[in-house]
Amino acid sequence: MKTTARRLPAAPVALAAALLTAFLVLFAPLSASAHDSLLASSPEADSTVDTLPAELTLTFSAKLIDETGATEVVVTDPAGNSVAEGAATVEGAIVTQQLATEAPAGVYTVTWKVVSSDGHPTSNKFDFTVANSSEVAPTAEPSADPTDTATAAPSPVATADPGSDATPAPTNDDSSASAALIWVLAIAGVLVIAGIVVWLVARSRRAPDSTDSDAPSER
Ligand SMILES: [Cu+2]
Repeated sequence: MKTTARRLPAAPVALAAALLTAFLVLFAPLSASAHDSLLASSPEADSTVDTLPAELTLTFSAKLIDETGATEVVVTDPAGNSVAEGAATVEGAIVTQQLATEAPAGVYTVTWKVVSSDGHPTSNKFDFTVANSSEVAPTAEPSADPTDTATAAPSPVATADPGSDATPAPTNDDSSASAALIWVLAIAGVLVIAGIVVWLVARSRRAPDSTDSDAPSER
C-alpha cells in the first residue's frame, strides 16, 4: 500500500515528456521544411499590363537554390507559344526571365518551378493580361485588334525553348513523399512513446515490489 503510491508520479512525467516529444516531432520538421513562397511578381498575377514587358521577375520568400535545371520559367502567349527568351536566371530570391520584344495582346500564362532554400522543389502558375500587342504590324491600327494573331507569323524569335538545355529537375513527388515520410515518422514516434508510457504505468501498478528494489528512492 505504501509502495505503490510512491512511483505513480512517473506516469504524469512520462506523459508530459511524450506530449512534448510528439509536439516537437510533429511540428519542428514541418515548420523547418516550409517551401519558399512566391511573394510578388512583375507583371503581377491576374493583372493587366499595357504591353508585354522586356522581362518577367518572380520574388520569393527566401534565397533559392540555383542549380542546373532547378529553375524553370515558361511564359506562353494567348496562342500557347513561348515568349521566353533564353533561360531564367536566379539572383538570391529573385528569378528573372527575359521575354520576347514583340508579343500579341491577350492572356499570358506563367508556369514557374524553383527549388526552395530547404531543398524542396515547388511550382505554380499564374496568368496576366497584355492589353496591347507590341508586334510590328503592317497596318498600324489605333485600336487593339484581338484577332491579330495572323501577324505573329513574321516574328522569328517566338520559339525560344527554355527547357532544351535544362535537365529535368526533381518533381513535386519528392516533396510530397518526404512530407508523407515526416508524418509516418511522427506517428511512429508517438506510438512508441505511447507504448513506453503504457509500459511504465503498467509496471508501476503491477510490480510494486520490484520498483522498491530496483531503484533506491530519494527519500
Ligand atoms: Cu520544403
